[in-house]
Amino acid sequence: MKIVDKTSSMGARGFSCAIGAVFAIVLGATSAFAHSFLVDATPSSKEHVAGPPKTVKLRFGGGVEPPYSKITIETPDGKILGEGNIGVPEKPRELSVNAPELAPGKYIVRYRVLSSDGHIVEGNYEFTVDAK
Ligand SMILES: [Cu+2]
Repeated sequence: MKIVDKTSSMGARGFSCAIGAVFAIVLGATSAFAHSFLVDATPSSKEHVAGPPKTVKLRFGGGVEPPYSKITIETPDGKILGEGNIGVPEKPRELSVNAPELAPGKYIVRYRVLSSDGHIVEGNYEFTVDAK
């Protein structure tokens, strides 16, 4: 009998999702974006913003489930400064987190979301708050 814990079963689902994406691309299907990959963010990846953002907003290629999703704002050495999963029903592809007052410097946005097709999508990027 094979016992899988929650983490590895999610990993397996993520893997089958990736395989599905490959087949979708090979077949020329338009469903490759069914999994909710990150398509846009504010601030965006590598962006330098003049002042600290009040929120970090992410937009995905498909719907996401806020109760099972999380965004964190972290320092480069991994200290979590903000955490949240604010979703609005009218915009099922968007998720945001309120930012604390961020001093000038580099920050990491890390996300792990449950997409509406049941797959977990995760990733991270960085942005910089410039000194005045
Ligand atoms: Cu998927």
